[in-house]
Amino acid sequence: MATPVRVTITGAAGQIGYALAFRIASGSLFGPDVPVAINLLEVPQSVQAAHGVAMELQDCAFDLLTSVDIFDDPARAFDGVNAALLVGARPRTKGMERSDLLEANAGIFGPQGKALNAHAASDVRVLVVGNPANTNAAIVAAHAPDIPANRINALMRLDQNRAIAQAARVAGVSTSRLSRVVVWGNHSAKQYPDLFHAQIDGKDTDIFTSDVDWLEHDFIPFVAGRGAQIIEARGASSAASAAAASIGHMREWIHGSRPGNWASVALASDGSYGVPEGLICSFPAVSRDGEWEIVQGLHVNRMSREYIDASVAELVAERQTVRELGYLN
Ligand code: NAX
Repeated sequence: MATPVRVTITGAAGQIGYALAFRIASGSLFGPDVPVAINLLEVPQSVQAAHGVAMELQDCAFDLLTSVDIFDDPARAFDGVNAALLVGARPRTKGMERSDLLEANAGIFGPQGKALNAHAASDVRVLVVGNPANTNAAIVAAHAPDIPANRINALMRLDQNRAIAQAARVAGVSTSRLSRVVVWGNHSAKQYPDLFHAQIDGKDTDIFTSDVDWLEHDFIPFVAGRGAQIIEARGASSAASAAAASIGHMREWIHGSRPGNWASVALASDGSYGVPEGLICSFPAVSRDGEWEIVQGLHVNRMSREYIDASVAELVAERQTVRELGYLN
């Protein structure tokens, strides 16, 4: 058997971790011929639950799964990993200010960045899912100077999938016929789902953008508020859809983009579209030869500019808070 790809899932006993592990072990991420070794990282009080996940993984008898190991120490959990899905995070609880949330998560993602820097394989790809995902990814990057900046992403694919699904419903087409639907900015209520470049069957369309009122008062709030709708209905936040989005993101990163289509990827800005350099912001991107490239030269109209600027301003404010707390330079 070929050498297995080693992947670490943090927050492995949580909802998203539980939905992720089985799909990765079955070959959905790396492919049907690639053996996988899975590391599960949890906090000490949830290690026992992670053992339960490992037992179930074993009981699936997945042909591709070569090992499952459980850790409460990031240095050991990230040893030799080729892919890290950073899902475990501190949730916002009652009475917590936004700066408390940023600080609690900086205390998790700083040490994890350090451990990845010291112990991960040289080809590691890091996807931050735990919220606030963009700023957590910035903290990882700041603590992992030896990992190329474009190897540390935050998840925007769930927002993009929500936008695609809603646009497809409205247009009465299958999701497979839609392309170039993107979400810019921060994974937050200030994200900007953009239909100005959307195509149906590979051709430009104005069926969405001819009604700006619908875009502003229906589509954008729907996509940005979808997470809250799920919580209301399920009594718990999105889990399977977040796992599917994480797998979709990683799979496209590794295996390449569908010709003509774009992904929404939060990665370190290179200054494109006026976004300050280094800010982990979502852009339209394509994956070629295993690397993301930001799609260049798109026309950004006045409405899009305003929405992108508002989302970027929120990211800049988060960065400033974390700087003041001493977690970023
Ligand atoms: P759960 O509360 O079900 O699970 C989180 C798990 O992380 C728990 O088992 C906890 O013990 C573990 N954990 C906490 N700190 C840890 C640490 N330092 N090291 C290792 N494990 C740690 O949350 P779940 O529903 O799985 O959501 C996980 C994160 O994803 C949350 O921050 C959530 O807000 C975020 N999401 C991000 C999305 C995105 O699109 N970027 C969408 C879905 C989701 O809301």
